[in-house]
Amino acid sequence: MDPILMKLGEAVEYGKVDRNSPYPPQMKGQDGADELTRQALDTGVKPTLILADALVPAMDRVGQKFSENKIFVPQMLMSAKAMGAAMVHLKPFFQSGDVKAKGTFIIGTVKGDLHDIGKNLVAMMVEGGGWSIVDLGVDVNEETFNHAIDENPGALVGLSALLTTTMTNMEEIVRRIKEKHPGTRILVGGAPLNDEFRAKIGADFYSPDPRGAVEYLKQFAA
Ligand code: B12
Repeated sequence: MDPILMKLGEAVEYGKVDRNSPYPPQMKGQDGADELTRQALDTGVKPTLILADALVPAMDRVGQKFSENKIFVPQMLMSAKAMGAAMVHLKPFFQSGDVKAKGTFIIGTVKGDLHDIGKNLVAMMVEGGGWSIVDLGVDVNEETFNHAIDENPGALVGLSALLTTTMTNMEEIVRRIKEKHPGTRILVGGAPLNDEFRAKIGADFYSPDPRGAVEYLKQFAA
């Protein structure tokens, strides 16, 4: 693998945000996710490869170590920060020059859930596909989703959940959106979900990654 991508993966895994950040002490003075992402882009590595080969696997390793009690929430948070520092540089590459005429995509992480990296990636890619994004952030309840649909008639909605406990909140949000706005198409995603769960809660589409969402949305483009 490209040595820069290897270093970038390590920076995210160990939570090294940038060269000046003092955490983790053993990486003092080394480049962090910020510098390494820029270097990777400067040497011509494709943004999709940076995501697929360095950033996403690093977050998986973080999740694995957390499951095994080898790291705790503060370390996970530093990794998320490092991932955020990398994503800042990738964002421009996923923004198309297209006029955002395809429609509006409302997205949020469901109530009780604070994970936003995956949600942000989906928002970034869908925006790159030419859609206007209304990002409601994290911990979003049914009223907020419904209010956003009131304000953006005809919009499609994406819900993200990363916790098995918040998957149940997703079910209630889908039900309440469908009650108030029956025609609304709802896309769901997040690591613990699958298509069977999607069918059970009455959502319209599940994808394990942003690409699936972008493809699905094409048929609804204005
Ligand atoms: C980073 C992280 C955190 C950070 C989040 C920071 C942030 N800004 O997001 C912090 C430290 C805050 C955190 C907190 C917690 N976390 Co956490 N976290 C993670 C970790 C390591 C990475 C998540 C991530 O960003 N992955 C990378 C992104 C790119 O992947 P993704 O989110 O899955 O998204 C992709 C797809 O799922 C899809 N997708 C996502 N959303 C959507 C939506 C749509 C519409 C579509 C189409 C697709 C789609 O596309 C994305 C790109 O490919 C995971 C482990 C893991 N491997 O998932 C644990 C993990 C999710 N966390 C876990 C836990 C337990 C917690 C805490 C409860 C810990 C605690 N004791 O406090 C808290 C809960 C806080 C809360 N209320 O939400 C568990 C969940 C277990 C479970 N089954 O429920 C995990 C799996 C770790 C583990 N192995 O135990 N966490």
